[in-house]
Amino acid sequence: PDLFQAPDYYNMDDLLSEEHKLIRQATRDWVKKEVSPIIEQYAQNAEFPKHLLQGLAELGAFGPYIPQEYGGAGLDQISYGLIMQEIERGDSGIRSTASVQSSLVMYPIWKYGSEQQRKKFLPKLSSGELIGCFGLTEPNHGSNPGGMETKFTDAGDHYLLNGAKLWISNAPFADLAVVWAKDENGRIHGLLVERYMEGFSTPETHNKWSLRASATGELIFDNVKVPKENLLPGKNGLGAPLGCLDSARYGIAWGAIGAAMDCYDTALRYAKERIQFGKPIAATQLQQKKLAEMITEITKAQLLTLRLGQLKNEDRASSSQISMAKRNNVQMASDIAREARQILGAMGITGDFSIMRHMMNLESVITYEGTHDIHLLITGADITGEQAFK
Ligand code: TGC
Ligand code: FAD
Repeated sequence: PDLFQAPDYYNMDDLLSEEHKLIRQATRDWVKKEVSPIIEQYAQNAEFPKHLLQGLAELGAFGPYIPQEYGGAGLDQISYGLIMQEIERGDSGIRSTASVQSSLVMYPIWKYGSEQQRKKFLPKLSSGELIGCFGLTEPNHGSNPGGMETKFTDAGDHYLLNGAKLWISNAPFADLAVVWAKDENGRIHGLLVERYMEGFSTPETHNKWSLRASATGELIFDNVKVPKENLLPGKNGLGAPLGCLDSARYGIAWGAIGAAMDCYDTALRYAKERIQFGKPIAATQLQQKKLAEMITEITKAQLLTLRLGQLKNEDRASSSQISMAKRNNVQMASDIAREARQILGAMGITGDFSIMRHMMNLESVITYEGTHDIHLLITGADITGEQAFK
């Protein structure tokens, strides 16, 4: 049986509302029932468990904070965070699907879309009838998306889109892609590209050792005719995609806590049960050091992230504050996964436990949505006023 207990060393639950706790419990129950029992096999097979999409939609994990008038769950930012935390306790790949759908597809349509685009797409994205993806990264432009080469030209009653995106989560099966491309003046805009459009293809990326239960692919645009009404009119420039990333990075900061909790909880239980030299390994100082440092780091991350959630609810969270939490929490989870794996000894390398899968998943999470280095440079620029990227 899955005995998972969420550590709450500083009584953080006192700071949550009853609604927050109910939402967290519902997500946790769903993850225990639907994700944990099957996820290892899907990861081993490098397959995305598509049958989970309906459950994610029913949980409200597609657009938790999108207003109800557009089919979203209308929840606050802390609820969004708690949903991401619980999903990532199961697997970062499933959380990725929820992050992309909510913050990288629904968010730009909600914030930058026309009323007609909102009404047309948001309810169907919320119900899972449509699945989206987000195309920013290109083969030659990852950390520096401002250099993108994908472009569109005005062809009278439509636009003609050309270029390619790489490393796109959900691309192989997405119905809708939010694609960032430059106009004739080099200004970045968001375009809604639909699966049926001629010249649009989405080959899958294989041979990943990380996020194996998530489908990743390319977006290739070969003279794709995009109707003019599919351009997001509300915002352009690099700040438009970066605004979506703020929302997704915030969710990832919470999600990483979920992966860390699962590793810690598994390692703690194992250490109490595993007997070597006539006593539980939990009774040795070395293993206690590992476990004590884990719970300390999880607690610090929880406090950081809950405060960030409060700021976000008040619309006061800065991009740099979000970067700090994303960077700190993903590194924290990654360190915990490595230490936890060692506590399990040889058992830790098997798929009988979730730790090694989390550890490998976190290698993607520490790279996507802004690498660990980039987030440090964002903090550096914020505190010094000096941009060190270029
Ligand atoms: P820079 O000159 O700093 O900024 C350009 C314009 O953007 C504005 N801006 C932001 N606006 C909103 N939110 C933010 N976070 C913003 N950061 C910057 C800025 O004010 C400026 O506006 P304006 O009006 O003056 O033009 O841009 P730069 O070219 O120097 O680059 C900055 C840098 C390196 C921080 C940025 O490009 C960056 O964050 N790079 C990392 C790329 C990245 O995160 N890619 C993620 C792709 S999506 C993904 O990974 C999905 S994973 C799947 C999943 O989520 O599960
Ligand atoms: P690069 O930018 O080439 O960086 C390589 C190394 O150089 C990194 O260590 C980086 O930190 C370092 N570096 C770069 N610039 C600097 C600098 N100025 N100073 C110091 N060091 C620097 N993208 C999307 O658009 N949509 C998606 O859905 C999506 N999903 C993804 C799913 C997975 C599984 C993965 C792995 C990636 C995904 N990405 C997605 C892409 C992701 O956002 C990029 O991988 C990321 O932004 C980094 O770009 P890059 O891989 O090209 O690395």
